Amino acid sequence: IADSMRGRIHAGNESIQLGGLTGYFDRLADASRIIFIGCGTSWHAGLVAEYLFEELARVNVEVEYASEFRYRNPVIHPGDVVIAISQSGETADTLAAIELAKENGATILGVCNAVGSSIARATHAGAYLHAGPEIGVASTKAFTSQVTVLALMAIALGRRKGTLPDHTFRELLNGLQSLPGQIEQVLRNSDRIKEIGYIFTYARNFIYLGRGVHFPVALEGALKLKEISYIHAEGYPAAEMKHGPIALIDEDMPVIFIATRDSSYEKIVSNIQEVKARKGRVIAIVTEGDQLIKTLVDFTIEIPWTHEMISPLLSVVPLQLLSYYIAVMRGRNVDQPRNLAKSVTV
Ligand code: F1P
Repeated sequence: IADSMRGRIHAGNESIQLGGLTGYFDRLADASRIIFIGCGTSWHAGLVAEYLFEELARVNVEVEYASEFRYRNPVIHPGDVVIAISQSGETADTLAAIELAKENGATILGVCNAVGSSIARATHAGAYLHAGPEIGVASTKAFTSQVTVLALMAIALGRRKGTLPDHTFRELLNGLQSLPGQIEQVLRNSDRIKEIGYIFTYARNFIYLGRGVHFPVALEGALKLKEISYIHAEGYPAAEMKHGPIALIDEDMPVIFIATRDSSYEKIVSNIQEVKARKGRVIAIVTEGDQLIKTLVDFTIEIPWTHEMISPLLSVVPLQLLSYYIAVMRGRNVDQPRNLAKSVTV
């Protein structure tokens, strides 16, 4: 990814490789509000970005489904910067939302995979992912690439605004550099994920729970399962569980927690206890070496530790793999799921 973004933008004393934004970075830094728009997985990447931009750059953020935004009468100001996220670059809802925001004077930036795509052409500037086309319909590597680029943008913006301290900045950059090796490590653990997938192949429903930056990961895990194995799955913020979804929990309900060692660890542990008290079967994505959660749940999948703000890049991978194995075991065509199109152009 870094290789594909030629040119650098200046953020504080450093420069970051995000060449596509040259000339527009000041506009982003001065934005009164940043609105992320996208559909499906790309919307989930926007939700992760909300946590990143708020935390690292202390900026006012909204995240909108393009498919709703385009039909509303949203209040858009010329000081707004709209960041459109799309793998295919051809999603009709996202294109229509861009046009609406443009008519109202907003600046439009794109985070797109497809070079020269309709969405890329409709934006004022942006960063290409160059992740290569998704072989299947479901977006996987596009999601991790989108989140990587959005993390770099948030980091650059945080440095420019002076809201991102030196030590966090270094930790995040080192974290990003270690990620390829760490993802390899998660992939080497595929057999464990496959075994768990085998046990739950015929489950009829799943709940995915996460807190903070892992809430969008829970949504994305549930979406991947729905898309390729046609199993009903719901993603929720774990703190919302007591406001309704807890009624669904019994011994037939597998619950997947993203429960890595970060700022919400203690709270997520207590959510796990609440589910176990109601006999839910729990699979937890945990940080390697975690001993406590192992004693509470049915299955754990370990991932390496990384900085919380970029941890979705690791925690989503076992969820993608779990969906993949369950779908294959159910005999689904994972590359061409029924009813889904690679780019939704109508
Ligand atoms: C958005 C999206 C994908 C999903 C499927 C349908 O596409 O919802 O996330 O996996 O392919 O379209 P895009 O705008 O990111 O190309």
